[in-house]
Amino acid sequence: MALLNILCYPDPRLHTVARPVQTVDARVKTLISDMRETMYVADGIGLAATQVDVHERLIVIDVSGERNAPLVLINPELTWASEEKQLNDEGCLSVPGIYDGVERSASIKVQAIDGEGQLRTIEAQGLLAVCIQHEMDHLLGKVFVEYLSPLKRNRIKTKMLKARRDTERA
Ligand code: K1U
Ligand code: ZN
Repeated sequence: MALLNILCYPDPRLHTVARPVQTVDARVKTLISDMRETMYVADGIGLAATQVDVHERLIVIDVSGERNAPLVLINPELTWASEEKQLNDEGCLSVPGIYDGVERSASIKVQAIDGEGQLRTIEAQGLLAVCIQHEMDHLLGKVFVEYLSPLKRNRIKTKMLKARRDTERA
């Protein structure tokens, strides 16, 4: 297994729209293992392939406290989303250190292929629903800061660029 490099906002590659996975073959299974390990090491509850510069519709998630219930969503499609919305604080491994409120559907249904190639329907509420919607946005090239005001987003962009410059200088 290998740890993958996570792209940091405002890297333009984060705005790439992912294409569907064609077959769940050995390459995709290795990518799933590497993404899962990368998510656990980074202390995340989700990771989209876009974030590791692979532009295919693949997500790994684990919202369990024990970190032992990984979910794999390949070619996920939202089949239903509640009109009821919920405001939750979100973070992102591609925007380290930034947390802010985003309003999303409180409950959703998603169809996706799992890591064994089986089609599954997932009904989600709470943190799982938030995380799935956040990760599916990544596959469309959307980062959660795009829900914030232009003022906040520009401040975040400036902070991230400064952090990158400081790291490069060190
Ligand atoms: O997409 C990602 O970068 C992963 C992201 C997922 C996410 C967290 C919170 C709300 C929506 C989506 C993270 O895991 S950020 C990591 C984090 O700080 C966190 C971990 C557990 C709960 C809440 C935040
Ligand atoms: Zn994210």
